[in-house]
Amino acid sequence: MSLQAFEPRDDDRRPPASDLLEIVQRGLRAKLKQLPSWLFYDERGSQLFEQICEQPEYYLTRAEIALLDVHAAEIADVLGPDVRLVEYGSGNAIKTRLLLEHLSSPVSYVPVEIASASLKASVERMAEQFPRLPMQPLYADFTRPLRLPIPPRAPRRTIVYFPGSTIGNFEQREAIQLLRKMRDEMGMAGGILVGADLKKDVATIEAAYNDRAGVTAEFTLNMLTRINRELGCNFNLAAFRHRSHYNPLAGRIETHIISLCEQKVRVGRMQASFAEGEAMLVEYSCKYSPADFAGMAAKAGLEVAQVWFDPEVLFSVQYLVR
Ligand code: AVI
Repeated sequence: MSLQAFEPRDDDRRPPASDLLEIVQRGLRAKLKQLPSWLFYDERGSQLFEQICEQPEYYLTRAEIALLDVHAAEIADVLGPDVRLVEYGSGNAIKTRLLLEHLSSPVSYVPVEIASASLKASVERMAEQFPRLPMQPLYADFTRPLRLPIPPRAPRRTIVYFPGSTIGNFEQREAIQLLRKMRDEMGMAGGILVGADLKKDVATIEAAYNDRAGVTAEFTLNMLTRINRELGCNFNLAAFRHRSHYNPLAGRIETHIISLCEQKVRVGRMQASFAEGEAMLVEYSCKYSPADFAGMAAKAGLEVAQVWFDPEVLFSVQYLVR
């Protein structure tokens, strides 16, 4: 494998500033203001997300790792030998390693990532840990149809691996579309291994998105810092606050940025007006019961072949097939 495949570029392949301006203006013009959650992940946002994963209240990452600690060997058995592993997002060092360690004669590892620096770092890390495993990094947006690289030998099956509950950041309709796209990419004999956070008592879920150290709040508001920097806007961070609450009917955390006063913000040529207390939606984090997830998978033409839980039954890893 050669690392020449990706030249160092900006960390993020962001949309051009003009598109970004249009996206932000459209979101702020709407009756219920809304900005897309991918805006969180500039360099600082990605660092803050890593810190979130270490907060005592944010159980998701620890639970998924605990699950893999206990079940990775069994999962690998179910996936079988000669698998091509296509991971959506840059490999999370621990989770991907736990899985790869147990796979029998994997054909190749294909991390799919739009941030070139993360992709490069993840491939370097994996190549060090698995020197004999062919790496086929794909610099792409996994929400779009992918052209997978030709594998070095014929895999028995292609597994799309999507750990970390990121599926929960998509609205149900988009999540179904994404699962359908994975289904196309995995082919007839393939499967999808996806992490999904479970429904549980509201206090536990809400605490995970309102950590006491305030890291999640900083992560949320960092979106405004990014917009200020990239679009020359004048959001005053002290005049907004983070709010995450669980909507039990929809089964999801809804994160908003709340305006603390009546104010106007310059966004290109537009002035966005905020009323005191006005909420701007910035993220959903959906939580599923096993039945919810199976129902969603069925809408994408998939069946849950097996599901694993961590010892505290906080988190699940679902194996989906046609
Ligand atoms: C990336 N994603 C799974 C995280 C989540 O739990 O929804 C993002 C996050 N937002 C706030 N905290 C963590």
